[in-house]
Amino acid sequence: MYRPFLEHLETELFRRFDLQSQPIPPGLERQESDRGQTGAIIQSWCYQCPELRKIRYTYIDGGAAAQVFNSVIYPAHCYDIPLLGIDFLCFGKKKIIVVLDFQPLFRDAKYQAKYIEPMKAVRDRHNDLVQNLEMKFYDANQYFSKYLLFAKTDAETVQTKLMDAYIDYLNLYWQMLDQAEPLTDTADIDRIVKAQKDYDQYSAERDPASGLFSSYFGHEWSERFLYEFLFADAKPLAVSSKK
Ligand code: BLA
Repeated sequence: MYRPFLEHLETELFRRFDLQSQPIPPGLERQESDRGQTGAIIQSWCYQCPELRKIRYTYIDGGAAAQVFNSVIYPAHCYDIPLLGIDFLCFGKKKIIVVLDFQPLFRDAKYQAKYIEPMKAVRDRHNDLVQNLEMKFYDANQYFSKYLLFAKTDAETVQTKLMDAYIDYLNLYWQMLDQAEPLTDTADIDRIVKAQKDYDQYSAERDPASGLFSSYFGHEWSERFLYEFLFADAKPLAVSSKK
């Protein structure tokens, strides 16, 4: 269901950047499950280039029961621009949730004006995919912008409207990256290193997908996937509390 979105991202990335594959820890790149009605296959890709230090995307194909396309793009530490976050979900016939955002690293007014306000025009063109839904797992004020796409929708809207919105947001993101001035001051860069690390820690602890991963692939695999691949800069709670 979301394959065309994965393919579009891949084509854009290869066209615009000099990508290098990044290794994915053994056993996490691809996994099959025979649990659930039809079983599921989860597959992930990871790249880097000078402008983007980690580009990862994952597809879960669980037949009619689950289709998921998830991605995070982390800019190089010398850029303070937001992370690009994509979470397109479809569970069964009824539950389709799409989330797309430039995930802010900082919340001050200057940052908002520079990186979030430009999203408004794009957001306003795609009102069908903007609903003021409440977040249950995450805090909407932390690492989400006020102009995110976030909708509980249907297959028809995904087919007819989501691609246009997706292309629009991605184009703005590439443009921001093109215009970004690399920071050179070590203290500025350290602040970004910390903000990206905090994002991983926050996201790993809240990720609503861990139950989904566990149910298909088991608890142990799920924990490894979260902490060794998806949010590799996060420390599992039990370990970080001992430090
Ligand atoms: C919600 N994301 C969800 C849910 C699942 C996933 C199962 C809960 C849906 C529900 O029952 O309401 C699935 N999350 C995943 C998967 C991965 C993952 C499969 O990380 C990894 C492969 N989530 C992101 C990113 C964004 C994001 C990058 O991973 C940013 C665009 C957003 N997901 C997001 C939001 C919700 C969500 C905002 C709703 C959460 C809430 O209600 O608090």
